[in-house]
Amino acid sequence: MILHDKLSAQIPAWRARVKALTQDHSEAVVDRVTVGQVYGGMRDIKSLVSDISYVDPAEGIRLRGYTIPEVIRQLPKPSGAEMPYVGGLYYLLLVGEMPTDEQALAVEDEWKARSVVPQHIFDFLRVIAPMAHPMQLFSQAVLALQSSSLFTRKYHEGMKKDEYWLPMLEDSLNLTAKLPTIAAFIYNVKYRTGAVPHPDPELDWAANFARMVGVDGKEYEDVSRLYFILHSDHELGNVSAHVTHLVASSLSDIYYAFSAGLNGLAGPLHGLANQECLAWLLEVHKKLGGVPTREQLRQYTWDWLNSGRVIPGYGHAVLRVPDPRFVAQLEFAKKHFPDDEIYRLAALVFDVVPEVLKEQGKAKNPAPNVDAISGTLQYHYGVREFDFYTVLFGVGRALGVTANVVWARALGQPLERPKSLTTKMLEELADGG
Ligand code: HAX
Repeated sequence: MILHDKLSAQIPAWRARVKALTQDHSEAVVDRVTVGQVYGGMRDIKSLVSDISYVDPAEGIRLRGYTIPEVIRQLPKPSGAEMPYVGGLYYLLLVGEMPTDEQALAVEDEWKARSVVPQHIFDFLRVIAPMAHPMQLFSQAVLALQSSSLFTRKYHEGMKKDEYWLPMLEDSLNLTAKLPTIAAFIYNVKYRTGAVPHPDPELDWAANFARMVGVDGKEYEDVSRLYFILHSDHELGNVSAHVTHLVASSLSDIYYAFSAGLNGLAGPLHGLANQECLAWLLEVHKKLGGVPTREQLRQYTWDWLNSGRVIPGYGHAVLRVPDPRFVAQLEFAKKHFPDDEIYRLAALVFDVVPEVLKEQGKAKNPAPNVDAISGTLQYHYGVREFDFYTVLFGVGRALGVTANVVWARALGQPLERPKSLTTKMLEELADGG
């Protein structure tokens, strides 16, 4: 298998590099930590390692060193498509090199061979669907697959530590292969006939999702490819990536770990912001009778802020510029449906809200994040049930977190266990006592 061979070839040199760094320089100081950071959600404390992606506050994400426009331009694409194979992106995340067409297709083929979802998953989801939010269904579906974990089986059979990454890669491929079908089923069982979808072996991973969710046409296939690529990875400190990494650090398998990560993604300050954002746009559109004037929108934004609520899709814990993932989706919408009312409203919000947030002076970053526009694209192509949107985010996020966990196992990253202090200790420390 191509990923296995490529990783096997790289891992010994990486292990030697990490060993040299940690043995010879374990006392080197990375940064100082302040009371504000300890009591402030650990913001910007540099205490995690990922070579898969990095978020520069002034530039945005790079995946394996490539900016979003470079990733979109350079990854191999299906013939006639505007957006690349997601299989190529997964190769890039795992291997760290831009794949050839053949290498991207090899990952797509691996996924096809592993895509069958056991019937009991559909049966179980069908029972709980009427009461459950789509994110609960998604998290439970991933957890229900846990009994198939190769890592857990091999661990209990007695596996050497330097082999841990092998079943982790197998589990990661088995899990990610099934996600388009699981997500499409969640959509169908919540909002359509409830039919079990079947992937078409002629289509790539993302195009299969598009078809199974019931949207025809090349444009939505491209939206799906773009969406999953953009949501894949955003370094290791965000809630979904960090939770997955943390849980996996106890040697839980990827099913336990990613299910936990999805539960973090389901919070409104993280992934759920994408459904909140579209809801907000629709509410503005309804209350102001269409696309408003700049002045009407300014007033609406102020009234909203004065009622103590946040503007979903704006602000970021790390970024200090408009998110390039936002920009890529805005450009797609501008090119393909410039006259769509919700797109025009989202573009106006981009023009007005940062200015208002700056005047308010609270948010450190008044610019849009990935969630400010993603729902606009889904809504345009007919996926309008916005409480489904965070599931889409989760399908993409699986690619990044699984790649990170495979590498964490390969490099023997240990159990995560930071230290907590009491408030009294911090007070004494602040007093110099
Ligand atoms: N609207 C109004 N106020 C905002 C704001 C926004 N969009 N963004 C930040 N603020 C406020 C904060 O609520 C905070 O207020 P208090 O001091 O009263 O608590 C203040 O500005 C400082 O916050 P910050 O330091 O700029 O931001 P944080 O690092 O604490 O939080 C968040 C980052 C993304 C959670 C924040 O900007 C926010 O709530 N945004 C809206 C929700 C959102 O879009 N979330 C998705 C983020 C991207 C992501 O993870 N996607 O999955």
